[in-house]
Amino acid sequence: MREIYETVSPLSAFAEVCEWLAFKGWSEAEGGNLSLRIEEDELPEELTASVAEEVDLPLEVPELGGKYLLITGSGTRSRDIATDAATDIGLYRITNDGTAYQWIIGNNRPTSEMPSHCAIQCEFVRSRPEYRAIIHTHPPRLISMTHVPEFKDPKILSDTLLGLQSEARIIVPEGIGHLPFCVPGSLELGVLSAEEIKYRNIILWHMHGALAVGTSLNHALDQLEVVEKASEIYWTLKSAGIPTDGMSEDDLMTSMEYFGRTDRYKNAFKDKE
Ligand code: 2HA
Ligand code: ZN
Repeated sequence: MREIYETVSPLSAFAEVCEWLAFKGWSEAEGGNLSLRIEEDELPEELTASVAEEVDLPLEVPELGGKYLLITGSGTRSRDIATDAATDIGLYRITNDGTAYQWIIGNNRPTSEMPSHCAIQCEFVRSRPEYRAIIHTHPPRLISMTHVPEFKDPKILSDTLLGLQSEARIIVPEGIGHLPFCVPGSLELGVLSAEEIKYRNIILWHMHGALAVGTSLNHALDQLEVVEKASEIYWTLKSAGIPTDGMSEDDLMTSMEYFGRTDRYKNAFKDKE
């Protein structure tokens, strides 16, 4: 069975992305976790059924009933997943009623952030099913942004960061969300994240880390790279004592129009009004 599991193609994306997360120093030690939702017909038949006991989920996720999740194991390291994803990533089936999960193969202790992964994956099935991937990691410059009181306002945070480089707002037109501090792994963190992810692809968790979503793990990583780059520019200028207003509104709007992002940019924080 292990040999069959190793052929499941998304595992190579986990390995590739985790190698980068470790290499970048974002997922230190056991920090960070990933998930990818897959359908039954994307799995080898031998891996579609589970004989393991049902484990109750901390929240009900009816939309995920009968779906499968590949998810990081608790206490696993990104740098280990890079070389042996089949050991540290587990495959689970959500029960048909969406109240429990059953382990199938690979790692059998899901990440402590399972509530967030399940709540967000459930929201995806509900409102944007092409989204399947979630990355939570600890990028240092983005975490530093959450220490600045004015950046608790996601609009100020987004307008400041995404105006520092000409492509950032094109890639992340809906802006960056910010959640108040929640205990890592808590149900509260999961529920708030699922609500915020209705409107945005990237959220900062106060003094903890970042969470990005995408149609693939690489799509989620792309967006993390863009916003961490913007925050690197922010802290570089700040350390050098160079004040900046970032791009002018005119330049930003011209770019938004050119790339067809105007409405997404203008409506970015309508949900907060
Ligand atoms: O998986 O990063 O937030 C370890 C964590 C918890
Ligand atoms: Zn974390």
